[in-house]
Amino acid sequence: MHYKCRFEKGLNYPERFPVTDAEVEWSVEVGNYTPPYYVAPVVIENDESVNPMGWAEPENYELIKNKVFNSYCGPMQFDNDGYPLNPFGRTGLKGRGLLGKWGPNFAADPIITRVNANSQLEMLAIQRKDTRQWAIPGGMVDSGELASQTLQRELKEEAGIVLNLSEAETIFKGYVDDPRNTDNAWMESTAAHLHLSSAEANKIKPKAGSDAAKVQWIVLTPENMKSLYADHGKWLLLLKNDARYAPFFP
Ligand code: RP5
Repeated sequence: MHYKCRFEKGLNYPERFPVTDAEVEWSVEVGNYTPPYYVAPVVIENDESVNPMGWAEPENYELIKNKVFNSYCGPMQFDNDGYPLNPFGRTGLKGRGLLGKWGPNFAADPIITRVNANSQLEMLAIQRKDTRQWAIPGGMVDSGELASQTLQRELKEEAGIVLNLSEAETIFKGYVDDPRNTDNAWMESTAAHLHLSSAEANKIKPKAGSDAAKVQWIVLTPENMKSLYADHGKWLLLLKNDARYAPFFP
C-alpha cells in the first residue's frame, strides 16, 4: 500500500483528495471520489508536442493514446477515458503533477555503501533540493538510455563520482511510493547496490551536482532510513537479508 503519495505532495501541488486505507484499491467502489486535476507549469512548458526541446509527453492525451505502456508492475489498468491508472491505487490527485510521462516514469538509483571507522554501515547520500530530504543519488532514465547507464550518469551528475557499477547488484525493481505520484503518473525504479572497501571509498571525492544541495556519507541508522526520500529507506532495509550486511541491522 502506498502512503507518501496520499499524505505528502510535490512542490505546489493542490491538497490531495483524502483516501483512506480501505479506499486505496481501484476495485473498491468509492462513490464520491473527486480528486483535483493537476499538471505542473514546468510539465506544460516542456510538452514535447509544442516544445521540440521538451522532456514531457503531450498534455493532450489524444496525441499519445496509442502509446504502448510497459510497467515493472505488470499489466496496466486504465480508466473509462483510457488514462493509465496507478497500479497501487488511488492517490487523491489526477493528472501528472510534476511527472513528465503518463503512466510509469522510470528512474535508476545507485546505492553506494562503505563501513566507516566506527564499524557502521554508511551510504553515499544527496540532500535533494526540492524536499531537502536525504536520498539515494538517483534520477530519471533518459529516452533511449538503459537503467544501467542511468545509474552511472546520475552518480556522476548528482554526487560527482565515477565508479564502475558493472558489479552492482540490483536489489529492487518496481513501483516507488514517491510524493509526486498521481492517479495517472507514477515513479518506478531500479536500485542497484555496490559496496566499497575502505580503500576504494577513500579514493572517491564526492561533490554535490546541480540537483543536489549536499552530498555526504550517512550512517544507516533506523532513524536515518525512515526519513529518507520516497521508498529509499525501505530498499536499504533489504540489505539486511544479505548475510554480509545483516550484522549492521540489529
Ligand atoms: C525517486 O525519484 C527515485 O527513486 C529517484 O531517486 C528519484 C528520481 O527523480 P529526480 O531525482 O530526478 O527528481 O522516485
